Amino acid sequence: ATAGKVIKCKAAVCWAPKQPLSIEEIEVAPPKAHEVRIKIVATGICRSDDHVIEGEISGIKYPLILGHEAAGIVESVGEGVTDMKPGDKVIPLGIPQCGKCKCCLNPYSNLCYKNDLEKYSGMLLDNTSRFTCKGKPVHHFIGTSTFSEYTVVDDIAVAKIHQDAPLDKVCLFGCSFSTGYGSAVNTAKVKPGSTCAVFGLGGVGLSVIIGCKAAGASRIIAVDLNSDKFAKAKEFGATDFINPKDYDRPIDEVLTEMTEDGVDYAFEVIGNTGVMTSALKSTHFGYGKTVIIGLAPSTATISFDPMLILTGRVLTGAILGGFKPKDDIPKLVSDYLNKKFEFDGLVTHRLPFMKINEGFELLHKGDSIRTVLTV
Ligand code: PAD
Ligand code: ZN
Ligand code: ZN
Repeated sequence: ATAGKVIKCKAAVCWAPKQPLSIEEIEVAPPKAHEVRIKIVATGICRSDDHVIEGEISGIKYPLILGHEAAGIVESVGEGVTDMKPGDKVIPLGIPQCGKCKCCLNPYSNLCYKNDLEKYSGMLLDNTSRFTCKGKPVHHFIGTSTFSEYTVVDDIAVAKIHQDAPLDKVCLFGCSFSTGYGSAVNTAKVKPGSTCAVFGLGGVGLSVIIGCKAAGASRIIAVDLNSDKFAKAKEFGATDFINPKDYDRPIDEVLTEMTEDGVDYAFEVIGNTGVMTSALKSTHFGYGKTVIIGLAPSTATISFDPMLILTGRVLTGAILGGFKPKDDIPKLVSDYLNKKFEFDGLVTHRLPFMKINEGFELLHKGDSIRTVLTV
């Protein structure tokens, strides 16, 4: 009944940086060719959304609708959409998969040329927005904008998932779980028996731990300034716990000592360039591998002694854990339904969508891992 019509609904609009999101009535235009309009059912709160609210990411255009870790149901599809129909369960994708560009064709990359990660145009692929509020156009965020009752996405930026999937859980495949798990199994390719260090124990860092454990790591060192995070880390498989506040020397020295010259794999899951350097320094010469996952402020740079790399350490990074999202996320959802892995403990809070700012407060206070909003 709504197909082809403008939908009026509620969304959390970010009008400008450094202020709470504002619940507004917005208009959502119907999907154009190769677009899909989705009724969002559940959406998680990620630190990346918060980086934008805090004004740390340059190039972002305000006002915009944030949110990129969600699951929902197709409401209607535009012309030419053949792989989805109204009623299908779907996950919007913060990086698309066009299947045709050099990265999509390269088996080792998932960074489709059609992504909006550095440019932040805030538009769909036809370079227009489907949202208006109080007569003004509102920008999209990385093609997802899930802090809304309805959103429109490009068809290359949405994955159709199994009809039995519980949307209030599998929403985490849209970001945290896929990112963390994939960073361990795809990007680092953690080997059985290895030693891993994970810096930052939020929803993404804990998912790295799940991936390290699944890959057979025998020692997983969890590092966080907030010791309250250690209980969950232990639950997911961490074996050692380090709060840098308990030491009066650089944390890479502590780790190098604990592990006889350094860890096999280090993961930075905070977005702090100082910690990125510590992570690199804490890996073993000759073969240690560091994966950057955290999103640092746009103006930040890293500097380190090039000898660290010359002597065989590897520094790399990935978005969404290196998964080719349109192909891989439906498979991950099916694996989850077949109980291949478990991550329900990542969700510490559930709130109605209208309480979204309370969810961000929980994140700021360090009280939550993931808050999932029910839309
Ligand atoms: P979060 O804020 O829930 O977790 C970060 C954790 O780091 C918290 O537990 C903090 O206590 C801890 N922490 C902060 N500073 C330090 C420090 N100096 N030393 C040790 N611990 C510290 O965030 P999240 O898990 O939602 O996201 C983590 C980062 O990953 C964040 O920068 C986010 O933007 C980025 C991200 N990247 C991708 C990707 O595709 N690469 C995807 C999703 C999130
Ligand atoms: Zn995220
Ligand atoms: Zn592509």
